[in-house]
Amino acid sequence: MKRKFVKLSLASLIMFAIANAAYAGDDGSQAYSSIGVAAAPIPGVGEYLTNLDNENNAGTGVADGDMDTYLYNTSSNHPVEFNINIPVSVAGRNGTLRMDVYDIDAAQGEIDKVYVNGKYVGTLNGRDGIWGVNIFDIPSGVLKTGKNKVRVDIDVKNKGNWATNIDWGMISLSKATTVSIDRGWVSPVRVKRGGYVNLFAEVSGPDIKGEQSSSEVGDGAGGGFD
Ligand SMILES: [Ca+2]
Ligand SMILES: [Ca+2]
Ligand SMILES: [Ca+2]
Ligand SMILES: [Ca+2]
Repeated sequence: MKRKFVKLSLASLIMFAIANAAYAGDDGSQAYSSIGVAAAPIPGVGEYLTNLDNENNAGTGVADGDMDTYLYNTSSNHPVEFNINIPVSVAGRNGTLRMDVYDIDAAQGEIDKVYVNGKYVGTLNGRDGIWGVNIFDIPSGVLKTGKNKVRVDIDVKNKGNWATNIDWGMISLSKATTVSIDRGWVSPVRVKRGGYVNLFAEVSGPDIKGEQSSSEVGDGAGGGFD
């Protein structure tokens, strides 16, 4: 009798352990939530938005449907990549990347790495089942005139357990505030004590005059979150 009692207890313990083992991953049940999604911002001066996928894994400039969808590392169109077009000179400019992202189970072990033109800028942060806007610094020397490729590698640690959804991305160029004086001169050269001269300076630096904002906006085919 005693032996039988021990067997039952072990079986009960095993069943209890199975019932209470939290599934370490996203099971797909959160895939369609659009509650709390942030509308894509209207780009201001020096801001460039992509709200519609425009790049694929092969880099041929064709959308592969990895934005506005709940994506796992194991999806054939993983990683997420899209281009943000900057039609002005960005020589020496740094900036920030903002993205609206969904269901980042950071506390549970989801690690999603973000790259701009191949340069690692950080990991996504967020919480289970909610949308949030992430902001990353982009150092100078990374941004290019024309296409800037943003890539998100989802669930790099477990590769298949965790999923997320990227709605839009926007790059904001830093404000160009610094110029340097290349040469200067005064006129007139001779002046009586107590008089005034004009000081002229030739400066160089980023030209923010005429800088335009641009955006690629639209509703993704198949009805994504916008
Ligand atoms: Ca892709
Ligand atoms: Ca893509
Ligand atoms: Ca989740
Ligand atoms: Ca997730």
